[in-house]
Amino acid sequence: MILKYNGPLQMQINDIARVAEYMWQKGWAERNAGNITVNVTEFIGDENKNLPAITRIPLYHTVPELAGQYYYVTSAGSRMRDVARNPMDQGIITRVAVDGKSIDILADKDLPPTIELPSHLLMHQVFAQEAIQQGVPVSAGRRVVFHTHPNELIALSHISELKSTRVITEALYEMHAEVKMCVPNGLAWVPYEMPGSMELAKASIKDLKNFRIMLWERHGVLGTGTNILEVFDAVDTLNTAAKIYLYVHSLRS
Ligand code: 2HA
Ligand code: ZN
Repeated sequence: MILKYNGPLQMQINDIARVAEYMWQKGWAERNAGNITVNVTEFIGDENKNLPAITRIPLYHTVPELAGQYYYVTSAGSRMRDVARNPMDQGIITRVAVDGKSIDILADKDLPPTIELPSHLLMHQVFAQEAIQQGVPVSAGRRVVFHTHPNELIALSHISELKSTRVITEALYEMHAEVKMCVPNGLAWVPYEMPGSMELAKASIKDLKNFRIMLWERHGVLGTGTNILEVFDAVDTLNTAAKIYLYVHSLRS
């Protein structure tokens, strides 16, 4: 059996490819920078529910809340410019096992998932808890986690006076009137931790209930939300404000 691309699933995969292309074009995705996971359970279709596993991958951190959820996951080392060209050649469709202790790769290729998968799943677990609290299906809550390297936001993460959620959010809001409308909760500041580490994931989930976008010191951005294009727009808007911040400060000095 192979994955059947029904319309809604294909649209999700197309949107992932579009966002990967935007990241590359924006210069936010050097080499293999960035990774994407999207909960596609709502779109998978009954015809794909019984797909057998190509490979089973045990999880170090169990995620019982995510049992039976389906995810698109970029593969380890994949380049965003290649994800844009062929998302199913650079990513996989997975299902979390009923006990939440492993994930099954269902399609299309037997590729290793991004090394950031454990940290992405930790975040999807927070979204599941949020959905359960609100009484909505897990798959209808926040579905998207993506990570990218927007240069201007990373540049601001080096500035000592901006190293707090309140200060960096206010600085970006001041730069452009519409930033607050697009990102009303602001940008959460996350102090430096090793890329790919569980420490970084744990530091990020501390603020995940109140924030959708985080700035990882000297590294990049983590964006979350329901629709991947909207998450991209929020990161793009914040990075535009960061560019204006740098222009304004270079004019003043
Ligand atoms: O996936 O950007 O931080 C590559 C990265 C890790
Ligand atoms: Zn990174």
